[in-house]
Amino acid sequence: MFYHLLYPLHEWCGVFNVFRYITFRTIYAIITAGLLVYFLMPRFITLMKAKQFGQIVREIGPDHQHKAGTPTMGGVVIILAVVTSVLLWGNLNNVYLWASLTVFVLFGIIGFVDDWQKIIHKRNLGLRARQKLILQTLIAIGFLCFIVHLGSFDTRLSVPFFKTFRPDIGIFYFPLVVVILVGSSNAVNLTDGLDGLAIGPFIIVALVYMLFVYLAGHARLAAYLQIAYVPGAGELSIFCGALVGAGLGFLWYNAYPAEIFMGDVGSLSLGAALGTVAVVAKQELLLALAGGVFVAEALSVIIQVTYFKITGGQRIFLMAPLHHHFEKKGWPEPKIIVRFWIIAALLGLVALSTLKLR
Ligand code: 57M
Repeated sequence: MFYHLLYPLHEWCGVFNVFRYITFRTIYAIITAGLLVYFLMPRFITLMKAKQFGQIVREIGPDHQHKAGTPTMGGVVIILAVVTSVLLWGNLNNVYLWASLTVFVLFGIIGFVDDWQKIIHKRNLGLRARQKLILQTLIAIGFLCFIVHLGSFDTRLSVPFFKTFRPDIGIFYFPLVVVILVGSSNAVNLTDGLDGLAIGPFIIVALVYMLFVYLAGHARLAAYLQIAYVPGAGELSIFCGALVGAGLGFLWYNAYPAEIFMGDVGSLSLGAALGTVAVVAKQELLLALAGGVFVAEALSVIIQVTYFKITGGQRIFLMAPLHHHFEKKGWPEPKIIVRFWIIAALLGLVALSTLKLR
């Protein structure tokens, strides 16, 4: 909105020219989203406590009973802050912004329904996994159809660390987009099992893609760095900035010991947002590197469940996802969280290094 209302004023007063710059608007999208979450979350926590809408904790697994009743669904505030910040600071003529916001909100609605059912039934029985997967896949297919409809759809795959090796995988690119969106959404969801464990790495990955999507939308810089040029993708920096800001605001309250959990409404939407940006920026595989913590958490579940079924009940990890394995090994929760953050930060740096190591 500010872009449309204030930038035109630069003809009378040059200072308004600043609203033209994506970098300027991204910085203020971060600040706006962060402040919105920081000031709204305490009220939301009070509301959830008054309604006694607290987390139901399962009996099995590491002892989390002390967390029972912690307010959840903080993702509602995250989504409100991100959408508000993007609408205030983004160029609302940009189709990628609307496509990304739509996926972000729709995945959030799936999570909201799941959380709500758990809260209402006071049991950990939300939407069935199959129901969630079908709905997520349908949304991902809708996003895919939209970007194909935009035209000049590039089915070449960017491979980190390789300058000119961009294989055209043709029709296989389409299911890959669905896997990226649904996979990233569920990987963040699985990771969200300790205080701050998901939001910390999320902020790091969103920062990495805030840069990559800006560069992808900048013809000269994209050419210089030999990355795919995606006209219009730069506006997604504002979306990534809002995600970073909202994430920082949420971390203020989700830090150990958490006052609020994000709920599936938060984890599913945030994960899908990362997948969306990775696809638009044409940095699909980079997400597996930058989001390596999420990949490790999801892989630990896949490996554990597969091995469990093959061996008729044996386990490779003490418990999956991976953070529970370290809990069972006796690592204190804060130590697990901060160590995962450290690994996420290192992976983020390696992801950034692919810009030059090409
Ligand atoms: C998402 N949800 C947390 C909170 C958060 C297939 C299997 C691997 C599925 C997996 C599962 O159910 N995952 C669901 C993880 C839950 O957090 C809520 O869910 C939202 C995110 N979706 O926002 O609302 C619990 O996590 C803790 N938590 C915090 N701080 C936070 O900031 O402490 C969350 C956020 C909360 C709270 O205790 O209640 C979760 O863990 O369920 N299942 C599992 O992860 C279970 N693993 C398992 O069954 N492993 C087996 C299978 C794979 C073979 C095995 O290894 O043998 C574990 N999770 C739980 N209990 N809760 C272990 C048992």
